[in-house]
Amino acid sequence: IGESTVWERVEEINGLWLCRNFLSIAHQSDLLSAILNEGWFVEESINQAMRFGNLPSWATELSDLIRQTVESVDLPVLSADLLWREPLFDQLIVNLYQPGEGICAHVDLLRFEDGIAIVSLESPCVMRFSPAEKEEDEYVDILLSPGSLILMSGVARYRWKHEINRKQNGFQVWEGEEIDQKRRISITLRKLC
Ligand code: AKG
Repeated sequence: IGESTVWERVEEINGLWLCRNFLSIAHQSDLLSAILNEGWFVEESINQAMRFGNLPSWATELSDLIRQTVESVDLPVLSADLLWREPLFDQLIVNLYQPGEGICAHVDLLRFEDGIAIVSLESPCVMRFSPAEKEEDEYVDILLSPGSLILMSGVARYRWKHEINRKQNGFQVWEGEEIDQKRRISITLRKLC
């Protein structure tokens, strides 16, 4: 983190921010070890862990880092709401996706406040955003590379669904190239209302 952190505003979707280089390679591997050390995923059938309230120290450090980066770039709207919130996040979901696994289109439950962060580790994937209230075939695809962070707020959080379509034997394509699907781990940080 620091001066080299680059934030991109996703122009089509108000309140969607992407930071591709949020975590260094070294930090990604430390974080991955910390997550695997929790022992949540020793059984193959378990692919999601949820924590409320006091989060593990690696998650608190991650959320401090998110606060710092938001602060350092002064992201409009987001910073006003997020910077002063205490704690910034009190709910954590870690999802582990095997190749061929994804997540259906959804808007996060309203019991979570605005301002949701997702950090990606391991395999890159395409996350598709589509308007929650329209039937039209409108969508925006975002590449979530390892070490990236997205922040969703306002319209992006409440009015757009997000999904990851990694079907078995299917493929995901980014800029004309098929993505080689491997295991992916994501960390979603939210705050209960
Ligand atoms: C959720 O758990 O609600 C998600 O949307 C996770 C998204 C991701 O894995 O990147």
